[in-house]
Amino acid sequence: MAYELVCLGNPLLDLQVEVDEDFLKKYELKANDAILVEEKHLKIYEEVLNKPGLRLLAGGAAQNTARGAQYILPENSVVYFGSVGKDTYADKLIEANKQYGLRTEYQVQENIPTGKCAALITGVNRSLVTDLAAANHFTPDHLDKPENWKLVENAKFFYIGGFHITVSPDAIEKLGKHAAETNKALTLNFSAPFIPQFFKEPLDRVLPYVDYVIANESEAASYAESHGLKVESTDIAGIAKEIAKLPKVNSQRKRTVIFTHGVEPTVTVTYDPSADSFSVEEFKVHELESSKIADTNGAGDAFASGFVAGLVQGKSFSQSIDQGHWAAALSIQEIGPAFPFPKKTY
Ligand code: 26A
Repeated sequence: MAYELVCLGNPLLDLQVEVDEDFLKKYELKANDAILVEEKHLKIYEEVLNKPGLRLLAGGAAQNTARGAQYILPENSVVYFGSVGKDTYADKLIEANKQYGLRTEYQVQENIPTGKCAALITGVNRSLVTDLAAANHFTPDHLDKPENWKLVENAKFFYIGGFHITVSPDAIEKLGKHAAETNKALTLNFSAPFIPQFFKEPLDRVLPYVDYVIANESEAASYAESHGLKVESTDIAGIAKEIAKLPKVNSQRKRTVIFTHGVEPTVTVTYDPSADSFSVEEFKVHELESSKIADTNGAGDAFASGFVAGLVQGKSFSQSIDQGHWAAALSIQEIGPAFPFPKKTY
């Protein structure tokens, strides 16, 4: 079966560069964060473009996951939707996706540039500052085009970047409704702490369609705070239980919440409504010697690619999680959100 996995997100070109702490301070940025650009940051791109050692890399969180999943899966397995401009940045994305064999069906904006993300590296931390530009103009009617909707109908799995909640919750809902009606598994990544914090309403609107939630410990804490949960913001199993138990449209699938936690074990919680009970599990990561780590930017996206590829392959849940850990360890040995060629296999 062709194109079993459909992904949706914000296609971005990463402008990745090492900076010092003063640079972060000047722009009031945290060392490890992902935000949308504000007025006070606009000069960053100009500065970064003139820095020695600048790398232009294909980014966009869900696009990274889509490339990674296609890396693992047989040819013609993954298709990715998003919106780009008509420029050299889009050309670079197309070139990278081609190397991985990822099919893209971009909505192209004639007069808006492709989105970019300043990936500001200090040691093992990365601060991501995104100017969505064309990516912000994705509209659900792109999915309605007969040739695109055919791809949606033929797919069996969906992966959506939580970052896209800032762009088109309607597009996510559209895919969510289709997934629920046809009993296909939909995975949503929370992507960044600012999503549960500042996009609480649209996040709550799409969660009923989600079968697998993927997030990390800081996104879990942010969810707990913005939703006033009565659990400690460090109790990630407790937070996962709350999310797993939220209302669900497709009652044929249980919801599973997967919280990664850096080098600590990944915690997963599945809620069974018929028994009103939870199953809680922990999975060890594939820890790497620190000398082998090139860059952790995109580690979470790579984890998601290994996991969703596992679902597509029909692997067990624990094998899919382990393949996620394997993919993350593989990707952090590369610069940027990338995988090694010649290909390695799980
Ligand atoms: C809406 N925002 C802020 C974003 C992003 C984003 N992808 C989509 N939307 N901000 C950062 N990224 C991407 O995250 C990857 C690392 O996980 C970056 O492009 C980077 O490749």
